[in-house]
Amino acid sequence: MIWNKERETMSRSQLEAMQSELLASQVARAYERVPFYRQLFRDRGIRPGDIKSLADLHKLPFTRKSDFRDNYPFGLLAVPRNQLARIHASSGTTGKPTVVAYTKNDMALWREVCARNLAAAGVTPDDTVQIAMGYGLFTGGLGWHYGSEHLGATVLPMSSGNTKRQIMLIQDFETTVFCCTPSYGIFIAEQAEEMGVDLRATRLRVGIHGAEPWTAEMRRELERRLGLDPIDTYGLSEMIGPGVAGECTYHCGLHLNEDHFLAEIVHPETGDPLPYGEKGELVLTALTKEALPVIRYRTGDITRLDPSPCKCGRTMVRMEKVSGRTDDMLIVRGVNVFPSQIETVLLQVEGVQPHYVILVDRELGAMDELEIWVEVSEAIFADDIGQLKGLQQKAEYEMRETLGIQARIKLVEPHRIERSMGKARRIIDRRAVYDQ
Ligand code: DLL
Repeated sequence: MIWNKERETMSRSQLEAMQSELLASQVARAYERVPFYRQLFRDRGIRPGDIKSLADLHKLPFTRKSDFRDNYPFGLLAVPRNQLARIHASSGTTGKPTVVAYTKNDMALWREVCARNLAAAGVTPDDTVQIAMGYGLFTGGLGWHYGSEHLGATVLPMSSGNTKRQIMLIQDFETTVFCCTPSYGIFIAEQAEEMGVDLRATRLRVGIHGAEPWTAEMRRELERRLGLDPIDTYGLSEMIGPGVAGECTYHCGLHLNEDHFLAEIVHPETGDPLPYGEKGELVLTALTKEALPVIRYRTGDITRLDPSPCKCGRTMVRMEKVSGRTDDMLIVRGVNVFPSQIETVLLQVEGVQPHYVILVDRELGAMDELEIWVEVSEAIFADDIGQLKGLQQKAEYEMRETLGIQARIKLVEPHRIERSMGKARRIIDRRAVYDQ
């Protein structure tokens, strides 16, 4: 079902005309109401009247996560505090969180875009949606919660964690849609298998995933073990949370809600705009948000855009599955590699489990070293040393052949690697110790 047919199937020329208008008014609003933007535009010699259409977009300066940090907590707001309906925040790895806020209208917009993504995933009012993403300051839980309610589905507000209980309720309440990060999905599958519960025999049919990078191999694993159709959804707190883009059941890219979020791809180093089809960093502008009019935000996420219409009838641009973040790219002895590429290669090696961690290290003055710890099944681990050695050599060979990187593979016993109920931490970078 297409949730908002008028918008989601509009012609590109109609859409672009609408985006042009919204861009001009959003830029003017930001200039008038947010001292940060006024200063930023003045520094570039830009006045609001200079931005008339999409063609002027490239004149605008970029914004970054550091701008949120520098204006912590409420410096980027375009409305007085008493107009806020909700505040969320995403925890960074260090220091203060990134604070985002919503007016009542922003809340309505948020549930609308989340409902669109859910409908595209095949969710209907007949579904029972178990939300196993974190409730609280993280946008995942509450975003899907209000989106599912808006769509008319029945919501089971579980939040993440309490894994055995999650599995019990999937069975007892006949959950049909399960919302969780891909890594938590794998954890659920593993727990269920250990409890002797076959989730494939339950009513589960759609998985709403996202909030972290995951590969096609991980998708197959979720499909096989949970017996559902895993759907990729993308979003970020700075824009709204979940609801920016999501796959339909054809799985050919994520439909981006372009009437609210204007998307561009730029070269990650130079910032130069790249044409449709080329891979680069996604830059987003929130065209309609009242509380937080974020303009030309460098997401750090690597993808490409395809404006051709989808088989499902939607016309909004499709974003390829995010392949990594600019700041997660590893450079190992001069070879660039994303963790997702490592995941793809690892999961193709038979006997290897989808639990791994990448350790990057550098001894003083030496080159970067990569060590990958990955779990193998109980049966393999308990088997003779020869088989383990063979498997390790095979994985190392595949890394060399496919990615051109030298990596030490360490096969570890089941449960050795920490499980995640939210966003998995896949990289442990020890190089920083030597860079200080
Ligand atoms: O993760 C919002 C969200 C919640 C999206 C639930 C989807 C589902 P943040 O915590 O601000 O917001 O993190 C945003 O997570 O810039 C990406 O790097 C990453 N990310 C989000 N979705 C995907 C995805 C939420 N489908 C950051 N694939 C983003 C890869 C993703 N990375």
